[in-house]
Amino acid sequence: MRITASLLSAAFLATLIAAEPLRAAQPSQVVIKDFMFVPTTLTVKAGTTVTWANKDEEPHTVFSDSGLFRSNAMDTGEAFSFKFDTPGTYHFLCTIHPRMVGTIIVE
Ligand SMILES: [Cu+2]
Repeated sequence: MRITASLLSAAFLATLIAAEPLRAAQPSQVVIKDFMFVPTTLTVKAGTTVTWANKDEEPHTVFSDSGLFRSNAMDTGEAFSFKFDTPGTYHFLCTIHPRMVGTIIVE
């Protein structure tokens, strides 16, 4: 009886773990503040839409160095989104302040 209960718990846990990728596919956000992308490196699952939100007092852009995505200049409170369908490592920068760099890792 106790063994059966343990097996049921294990099955229940496996179901919870299997549901995890669905939750990870929710949109993820990079905040732009104090001339930085936060987090600097964001890891997401393939299929995730990443949103960059400018919470700074200056305009910023998001520009993929591979040319995959690019935003217009975003003023305070504006945002830009891109959906990452293919696993890989994607570097980006702000073209107005090129020392502002960040990375999206898609698994
Ligand atoms: Cu900038």
